[in-house]
Amino acid sequence: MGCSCNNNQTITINVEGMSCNHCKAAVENALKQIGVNKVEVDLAAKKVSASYSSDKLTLDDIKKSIIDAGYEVVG
Ligand SMILES: [Cu+2]
Repeated sequence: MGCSCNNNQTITINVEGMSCNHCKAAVENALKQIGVNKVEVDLAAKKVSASYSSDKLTLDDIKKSIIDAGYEVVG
């Protein structure tokens, strides 16, 4: 295993369908559940920033988690 700090990545995804703080919390919780280190949701900008270890997760994992939570990934 070892430390995964060195493989940390931060990505920003455009997400449609988040309209209130409930949506914000739903996306945050979904991403934390799959092991994302840090999530930031900007409702006004419709953007989700996530920091994760590329040893554990891929960008597709992140996107799938957001889609599974009921939102639309647009880029
Ligand atoms: Cu909402």
